[in-house]
Amino acid sequence: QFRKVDDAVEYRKAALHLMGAHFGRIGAVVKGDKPYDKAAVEADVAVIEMMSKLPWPAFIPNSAGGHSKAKPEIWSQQAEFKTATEKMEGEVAKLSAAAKSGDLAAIKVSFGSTGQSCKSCHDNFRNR
Ligand code: ASC
Repeated sequence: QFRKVDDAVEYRKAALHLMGAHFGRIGAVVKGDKPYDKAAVEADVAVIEMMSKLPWPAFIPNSAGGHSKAKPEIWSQQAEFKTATEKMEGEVAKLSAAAKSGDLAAIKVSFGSTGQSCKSCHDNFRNR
């Protein structure tokens, strides 16, 4: 799937970067910096939902270091890493439901717990 380690690193970083970009757009709505537009938030969540499945197969063996901030714990604690990624995907599914419901208060709550799932995985599995 990946011819070089760098290809895998760039691939997973690209997916995570796009997730961050679209999560940030929802964040602007949550913070009140941008008016709430139901369709726009749904479109942002749709990108996040698709991207959220892509990074994990790209954490191939021996792909820490270099341009990557991946911690070795990703490979030494694979079950915990998988649990963290599944936690995030579950939170994104709830954010998607909230976005479809059009309930801004629910979006705000779900945005917070989704962001928490990003952060806790980064705290445990990503170098600064
Ligand atoms: C983002 C982003 C993250 C998370 C995290 C939430 O927008 O890029 O990694 O939110 O900062 O705490």
